[in-house]
Amino acid sequence: MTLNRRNFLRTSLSGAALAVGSTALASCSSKPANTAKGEKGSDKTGKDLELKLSFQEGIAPGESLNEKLDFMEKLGVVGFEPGGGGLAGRVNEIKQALNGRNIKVSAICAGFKGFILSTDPAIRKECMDTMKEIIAAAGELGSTGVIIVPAFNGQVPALPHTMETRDFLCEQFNEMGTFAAQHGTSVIFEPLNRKECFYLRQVADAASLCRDINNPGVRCMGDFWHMTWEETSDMGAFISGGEYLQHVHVASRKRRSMPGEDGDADNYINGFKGLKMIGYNNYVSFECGCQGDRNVVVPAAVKLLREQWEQA
Ligand code: LER
Ligand code: MN
Repeated sequence: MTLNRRNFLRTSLSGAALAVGSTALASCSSKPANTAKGEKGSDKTGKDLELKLSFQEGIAPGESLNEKLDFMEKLGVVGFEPGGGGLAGRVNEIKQALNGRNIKVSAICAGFKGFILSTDPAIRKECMDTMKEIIAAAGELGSTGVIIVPAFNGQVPALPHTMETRDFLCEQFNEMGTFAAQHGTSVIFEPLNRKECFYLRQVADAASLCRDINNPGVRCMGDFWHMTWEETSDMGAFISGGEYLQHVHVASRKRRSMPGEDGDADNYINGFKGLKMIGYNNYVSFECGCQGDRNVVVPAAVKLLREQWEQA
């Protein structure tokens, strides 16, 4: 798509995305808000739903990946979320390490180069190309998806925050999502707090992008840390994610440390209620630092989340 004024007027005045380049794209701006009700998801609801916990690579103590996975297995953690950097070269290592274990790759966290909302086509291409490499590896590993942020605040110059840019983003994600679906996985929009990504801050906004792109390979997620600052209701946010919600990150709510390390602030019950309401059957994955001894604090965090899931 050419980002010129004529194109902008055509897309915004028609009230629909018909003037943007991709015919595969159903619409980027005009679908009714009635599709993301969380109808899909697990057949199980409420009390029967299992809490599937996942760890990023830095969470468990251990010198090697196998030591970390041993620790996770003892705690009943069933998901592993590696970073996307260099993932293609790690597929065999990760497959071997997971072989025979009750742990699957939950999602892949970023790791791409460039950014998709750059004003420079070469930087956008770098993002698309490196994302596709990670997506292909994610598919081989059976991951639910690859997490991506459209543009961190520090990534400049970026396209202006306009309707035309949103339409462009939808087109780019439609291409990425189609590639992901072909590889049996997805791309996952992650909203962040305003200090990290002003462009995309709320789960509902990410879900509305998914709805408008209307591609089975495009999904979204919620990160309790960012939601602490941007959402007015954890439950409302997850319900708004509905059928598009593919992943969740969790951390303590004051210092982004291990859940429980911030005391009473670390309450996830309202959010867990929302997850149960939508029949969420994907992973809740730890993305956080740690103040204390991991051998003590990590099991305590797992226990806390399981107790709160039961209470929700
Ligand atoms: C960044 O703060 C974050 O939450 C990561 O998951 C971004 O991919
Ligand atoms: Mn996150």
